Amino acid sequence: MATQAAFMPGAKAKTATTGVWSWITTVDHKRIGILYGVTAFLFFLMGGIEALIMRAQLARPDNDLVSAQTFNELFTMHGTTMVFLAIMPLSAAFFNYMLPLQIGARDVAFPRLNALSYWIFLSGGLFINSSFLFGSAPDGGWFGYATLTTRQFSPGHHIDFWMLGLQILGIASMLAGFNFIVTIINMRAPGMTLMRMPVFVWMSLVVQFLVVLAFPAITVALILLMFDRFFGTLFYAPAAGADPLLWQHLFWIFGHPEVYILILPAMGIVSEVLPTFARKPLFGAPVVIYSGIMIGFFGFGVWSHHMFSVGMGPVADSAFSIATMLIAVPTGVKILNWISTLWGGTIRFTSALLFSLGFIAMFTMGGLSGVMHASPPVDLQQTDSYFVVAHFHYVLFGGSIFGIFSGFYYWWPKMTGRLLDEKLGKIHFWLMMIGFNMAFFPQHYLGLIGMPRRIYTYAADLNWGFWNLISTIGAFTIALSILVFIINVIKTRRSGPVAGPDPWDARTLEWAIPSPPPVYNFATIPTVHGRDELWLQKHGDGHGGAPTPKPAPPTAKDIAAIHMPPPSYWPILLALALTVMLSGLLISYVQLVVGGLLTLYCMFKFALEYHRPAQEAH
Ligand code: HEM
Ligand SMILES: [Cu+2]
Repeated sequence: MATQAAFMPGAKAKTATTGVWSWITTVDHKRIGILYGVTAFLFFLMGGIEALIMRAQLARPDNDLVSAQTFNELFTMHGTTMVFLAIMPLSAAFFNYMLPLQIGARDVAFPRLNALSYWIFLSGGLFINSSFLFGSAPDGGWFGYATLTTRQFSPGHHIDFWMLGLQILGIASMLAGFNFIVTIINMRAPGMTLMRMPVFVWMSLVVQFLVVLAFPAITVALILLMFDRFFGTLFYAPAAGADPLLWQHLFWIFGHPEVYILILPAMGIVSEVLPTFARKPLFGAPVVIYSGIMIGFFGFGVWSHHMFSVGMGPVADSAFSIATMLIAVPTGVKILNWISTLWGGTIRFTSALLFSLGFIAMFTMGGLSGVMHASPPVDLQQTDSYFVVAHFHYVLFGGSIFGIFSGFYYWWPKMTGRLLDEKLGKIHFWLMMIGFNMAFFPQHYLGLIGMPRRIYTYAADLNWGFWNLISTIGAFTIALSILVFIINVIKTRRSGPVAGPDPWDARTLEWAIPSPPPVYNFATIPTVHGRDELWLQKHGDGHGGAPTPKPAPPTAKDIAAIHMPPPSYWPILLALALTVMLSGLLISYVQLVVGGLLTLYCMFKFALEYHRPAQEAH
């Protein structure tokens, strides 16, 4: 696989390097990373606008800015968007761009499959959001509990859009998951043993296993729902003898690993940023890696902590409660490792580091409230209240989003060749930190005094108005901080300081090559001697050992001999055909059949694009 490019004929004929067409047909992991990043950021803004409308509605009691139905659609689309269309693909942007660079590879294992993942993700995102145009946005919450979602209780297309959209997105995630697993296992530079892989690579590897093992559960759940809604089966109809908890179990067997899919990439980013800006190796890196793996395993054994309130009985409650408290241990271990990395370091307070510090502080708070509802009696008080809304925003926003912004400030110069403005970066950080805590800290208190989650308004005499107003002001402060980030991006796009290959005096291989890297990344594939390979090349091991040798500079002949995979338009066509097929379920069965045939056709074209007769093969 590593040399797939080498046996692809027709490479020259189709090569275009600029213009829209070159982006549509690209199979370059760096470009696909940028496509993921830009698309996911736009979805993040969409989800943010939905949040702001909700917060505006809740700013004062008895408000009537939006109706109850619209509010249902807003929180469903906001949650679904943030989870599946913002955080996951923002992480995927970093997987795509950084994993091959960090392991010293020229691309991912299956470059066209990588493009296919992106186009399917885009189709899925547009598909779900197109529901707004038809006035039937999903309204069953991001975990869409049956029987709220069955045809009987939800006629119309609201749930259909959600259900089919998630199926499409699941395909994209699974393809990407397998692609990255093979890439990480197979494409590492010589000398890069598993324990020499950068910690971001390790956390990403764990995430890919979670993706390929967790998504099948929700896929099954959604297929059963699809049969119920379209073909009249009764999997989720308790009146016909169905188990009322079937959906909840299937969903959370996926759903809990999913939250680790959302947080582990950020943990990986922080594990790269802290050592760089403390000028010290990551404290106890193997322990950070092992605890990441343990989180991955335990993550599959705690799902029913989302269901304490359904009355599973004392044995199940105790088992899931203990498992949930256990999983806090490897998480806590990581936090101690990050703090110890800073201890005694020569610290540079860059924007990237500030966001990582913000991550540690905010994620720890979210983790602590999480351990609180690991206890079933405590959870009974907190579940479905604003306390839970506060909790999961501390982990998802305070954790994942802060980590992702840390990654943006850290890797931006590698991806664009220019540094972001540090002053604006710090303004962004402080506005976001203050806004975030104003928006979400009071929600703990609101929950404890009884404000339920998912209500669109509340009566004045409940006295919830003041803290809701504070929360709304905080939310708009966050929006302001995002605006500062956007201004920073626009301002430095052309005039920002040129970064050079290694602006942070960093430690890992992506900083050994130009910014942005050439299509082939590494002219000479490096030989790896340790986890912080570049640092070893520059500064030695810090114990008097001489720096390890740098790879010899490439000759023009070396560069001319590099084969890169040629572009292809089959990924986008296949994604399109798939969407035509699945949306046929909403429009007409003729479209379903035609779309199905088109999908089959595109699949064959995709698979056989570079196929050669046996006698020509190597
Ligand atoms: C500007 C920042 C944000 C604000 C102001 C905000 C606000 C809100 C509000 C008002 C709700 C509805 C609560 C309810 O009535 O139940 C909500 C739900 C939710 N939010 Fe956010 N949010 C923000 C960012 C995020 C981010 C970054 C994530 C990342 C995953 C996220 C994930 C969720 C989820 C999963 C739900 C639950 C949806 C559901 O109940 O089905 N939010 N948010
Ligand atoms: Cu969970």
